[in-house]
Amino acid sequence: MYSPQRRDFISVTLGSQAGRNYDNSKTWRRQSFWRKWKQLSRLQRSLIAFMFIFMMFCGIATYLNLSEHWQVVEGRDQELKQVKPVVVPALDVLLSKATFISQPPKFKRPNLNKRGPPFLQNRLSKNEKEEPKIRKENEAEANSDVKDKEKNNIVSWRGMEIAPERVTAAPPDSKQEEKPVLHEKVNAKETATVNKQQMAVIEAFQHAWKGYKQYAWGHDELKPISKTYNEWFGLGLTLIDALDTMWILGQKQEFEEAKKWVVDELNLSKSVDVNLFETTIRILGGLLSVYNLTGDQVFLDKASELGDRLLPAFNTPSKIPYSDVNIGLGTAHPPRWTSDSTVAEVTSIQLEFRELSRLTKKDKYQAAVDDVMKHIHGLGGKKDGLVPMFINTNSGQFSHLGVYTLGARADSYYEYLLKQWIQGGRKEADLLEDYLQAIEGITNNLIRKSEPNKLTFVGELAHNQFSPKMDHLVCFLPGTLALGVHHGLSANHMKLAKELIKTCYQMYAQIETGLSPEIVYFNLNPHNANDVEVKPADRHNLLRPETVESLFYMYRFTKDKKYQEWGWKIFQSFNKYTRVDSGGYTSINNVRSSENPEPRDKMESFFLGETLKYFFLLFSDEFNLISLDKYIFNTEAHILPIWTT
Ligand code: DMJ
Repeated sequence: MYSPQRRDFISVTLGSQAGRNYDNSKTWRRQSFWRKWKQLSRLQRSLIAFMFIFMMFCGIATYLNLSEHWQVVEGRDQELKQVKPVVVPALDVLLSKATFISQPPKFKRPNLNKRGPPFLQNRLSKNEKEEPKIRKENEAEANSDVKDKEKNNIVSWRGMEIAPERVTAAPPDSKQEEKPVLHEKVNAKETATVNKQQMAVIEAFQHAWKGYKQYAWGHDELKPISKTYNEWFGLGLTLIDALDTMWILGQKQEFEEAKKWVVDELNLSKSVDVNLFETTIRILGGLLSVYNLTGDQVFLDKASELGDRLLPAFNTPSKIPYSDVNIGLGTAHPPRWTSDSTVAEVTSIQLEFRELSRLTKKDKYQAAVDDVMKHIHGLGGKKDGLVPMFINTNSGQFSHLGVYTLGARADSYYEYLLKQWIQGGRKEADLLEDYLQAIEGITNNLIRKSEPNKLTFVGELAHNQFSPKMDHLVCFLPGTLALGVHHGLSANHMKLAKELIKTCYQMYAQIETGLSPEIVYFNLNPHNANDVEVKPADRHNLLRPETVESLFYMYRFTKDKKYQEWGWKIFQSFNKYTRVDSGGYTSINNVRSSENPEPRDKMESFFLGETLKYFFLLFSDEFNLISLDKYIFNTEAHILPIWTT
C-alpha cells in the first residue's frame, strides 16, 4: 500500500570519469566527443554526416526564403501604416429590402473597346521584348472589330462569331423582377411539390443537422464519429454555409435558430487568420445568398462588415491578394513558405465582391476584384487560355510555369470567367473571350479518351508531358459548359459536357462503394481491362459536390431523366457508406472497400452548402425553383442574382 511517509531518493554523481574530474573544459569535451565518434560504426558516421549536410542545406534554403518574406513584410508594414482602420458601413447607405434585387454599383468595368483579342501567352518567353508592339497592333485591329460587333451585340473572338442568343428559356426581364419567396414553394410540409427523392434529401439534411446541432453548434465543422467539432476559422462555417440550403429545403425552424446565432454570436471582429477565398465563397457568399433569398437586412449588414474586413488582403505590391487575412487586426499575409497565391483562389472571389458592391452601392469591393481579373487577362505564361496554378503577390507574375490542370488550384478560375460574364448581363466581352479561349485550350491540350471504354476525360499537362490524372474537382466542368450553352455559347460545348458527365458518373459507378475517389488515373493502354485506376493515396471521398452539381445542370437543360437516376444512385451510396448513426455524415478514406470505407470523422461544410442542395434541386421538376435565367450559383453553391440593369 502506498505510504505517504515513505520517501525515495535518487543519487546523481557528477564526479570523476575515467580518472578525470568533470570541469566542463573544452579539452575534455573535445576528447570525449572524438572518442565517441571513433566508437561509432561507419554506417552511423555516414548517417550523421549526411544529416548534418542536409540540415545545413535546409538552413540555407530557409534563410533565402525568409529573407524574401522579410522584404515583403517590410513593404507591407509600410503600406499598412497607410491603411485606414476597418469601418463597418453605416446602415443608412445600405439598400432597403424593397430594392434588393436591382441597383447596379456605380463602378463600371473599363471600356471594352480598349481591349484586344487574347494574347497568345505561351509564346511569351522568347519574344517578350516584342510583346508591346504585337499587342498594340492587335489592339488597334481588335478595337474597330469589337466596336462593330458590339453594336449588334455580337462578340468576336479569333475569327469566331458568337451571337449570344437564348437556346432555352427567356432572359431575365428587369420589369418582371420579383422578390423570391422560395420557402413557401418548397416547404416539404406545406406543399405537394416535393417528391420522394427530395423528401429523402430533406431527411438526410435533418440527419446531418442533428449531428451538427448536438456536437458542433456554432463551430466550423462536425466530427461526427468522435462527436465533437473542428475549428478552422471559428466563424460557424457549417452553419452559415447551410443557411440557404435550409431555406430552400423549407427547414424554417432550423433556419430561425441559425439566424439567431448569426445575429447574436457571429463575431467578425475577432483576431483570427482566415483564408480569403474560403471565407469569401462560404461565408460572404452564404450571407449574400440568404440576403437575396429572404431580403433580411441582418445578412447584408454582416456581409458588408465581412467585405470590409477582407479588403486588406488586396494591399500587396501587385494588388493580387494574399491568401490569408486577419479579419480582426486588418492585416494580411501570404502562407509562411511562399509569397505566391493560388490562381483559383484569387480569381474565384469576384462574384461575391461584385455583388456586394451592387447591393451596398460601394465600388471598392468590385474595384479590388476587377483589378485582379484585368491583370490576369493580360498576363504572360498562359497556354491557349490555360493558366498556371500560382501567382506571385509581389511581382504579379504567374509562378511555377508550365503546369496546367482543371483540378485543384485552377478549377474555379474557368468557372468564374463564365459566371461573371453571366452575372454582369453578358456584356463583359473580355471575360467571355478568356472563357472561350480556355475551353478551346482544354479541348486541344487536355482532353483524351480512355481505354477500353472510350470515356472522355480531362487530364493534366506538366511541361508538355500529358498525364491522365483527373481530380474529382474537375467534374464541375460539364455543368459549367452546359450553363454556357444555355446562355448562348456553342453547341459543341454541350456535346463535350455530355461526354464528361458520363465519365464523372463512371468515377462513382466503377468503384466498390459507388463513391468517387478524390483523384483517378485513366487508362490509355488498349490492352488493360479497366478504364479507371486509383492510387492508394487518392482513395478518399470528402463528400464533394462537383458531380452532383453537374448532374443538376445537365438535368435542367436536357430534361433527360438518366441524370436524376445517376444522382439517385450516388445519393444512396452516400447514405450507405458515409452516414453516421448518431447524426451527421463523414468523409471516408477508402472508397474501394465496401467492407471498411474507413471513416475520417469529418463532415465538410460544403456537404450541407452544396452537395445536399444540388441533390435537392436535381430531383426537382420545378424548373423555376432557382431559375438559371435569374440566378447563378457561386462555387460554393450560394445563390446570387443575374444583374438585370
Ligand atoms: C468547395 O469549397 C467549392 O466547391 C470549391 O470550389 C472547391 N472545393 C469545395 C468542394 O469540393
